[in-house]
Amino acid sequence: MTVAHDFSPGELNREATFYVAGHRGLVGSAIVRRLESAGFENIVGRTSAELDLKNRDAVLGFFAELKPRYVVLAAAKVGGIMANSTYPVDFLSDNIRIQVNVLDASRQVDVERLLFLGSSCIYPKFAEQPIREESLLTGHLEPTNDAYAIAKIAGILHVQSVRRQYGLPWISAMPTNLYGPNDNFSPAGSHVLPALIRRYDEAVASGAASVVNWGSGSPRREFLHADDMADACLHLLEHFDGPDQVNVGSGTDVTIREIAETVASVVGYTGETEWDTTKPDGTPQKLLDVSKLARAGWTSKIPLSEGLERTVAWYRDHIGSLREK
Ligand code: GFB
Repeated sequence: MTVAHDFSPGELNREATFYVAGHRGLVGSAIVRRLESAGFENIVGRTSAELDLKNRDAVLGFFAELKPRYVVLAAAKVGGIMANSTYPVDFLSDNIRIQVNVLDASRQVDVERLLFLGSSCIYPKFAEQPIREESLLTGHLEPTNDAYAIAKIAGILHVQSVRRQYGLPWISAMPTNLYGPNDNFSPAGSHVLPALIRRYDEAVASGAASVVNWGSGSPRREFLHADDMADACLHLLEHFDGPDQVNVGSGTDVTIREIAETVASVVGYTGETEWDTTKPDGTPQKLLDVSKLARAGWTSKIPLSEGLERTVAWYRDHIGSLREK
């Protein structure tokens, strides 16, 4: 029988078992770094080879043995605009299965505090900007990522339902477009920032006279460093409670053309940039309203310029050992 837990703001117990699902990914690895620096002593992660989160029996068995007190669900099938629109079945099916398994298993062992992570693409394509949490389910989704968005919306509902039916104080956060170390830099699968870093850096190395980016360059996106995201996650776990998702962003956006120019200048590329308008633009603008997060006591600390410099340095240190998918 599930035992309801009350939430009271304050430090989580540093000795309790803390399971980070997706601990090697962009967000999960940043959360592990943040938890380590905050003094957590029992952080647990499993690679997908060690524990396939799509395998229900394996996940239930793992939780029954580990009995974590805290969980962050940062494991997901993720990708950029092209991967999302090419493999919608994978984005829907894998994510729903991962979420249902981890959330059911967490409930069976009464996880005291759980943070579910989604994405800003859950909001309608033409949501009023900046996008408030209340815009959820008020309009049609962006078709290139509707399958992924529906899976993440199901996760929010799952967390709300557990709160209602079982009284566990679990929460959800929706990050804007994230970037940083351990990202996917593969040209076909990646999000725009890692794609641009790799493309411009390779152009510098090869002496290419021009590069070709996707789309028109006019969409606007907001970028947040994964270390900022991880800091926000711990803050929310310790200080926030409520059924509705919380937006996590930097509060400012730029056009894709502007971010391309910035990346070119950081890596030292001086050639031409062309735009392939046969590739999709996606949502015209995605800027989150972060006032709820600010009221909860957190704002972004890593400026885009600094975060970019750090990410380019990380990328250059890891060429040769990058994920290729
Ligand atoms: O980061 P991105 O793939 O994701 O693309 P979304 C953002 C914008 O960058 C689009 C343009 O307008 C792209 O056309 N872009 C330019 C490029 N060059 C490139 C390139 O080389 N690679 C990529 N990937 N884009 C995703 C969603 O949407 O964002 C997911 O599909 C998720 O569901 C994620 O929500 C955060 O912001 O458009």
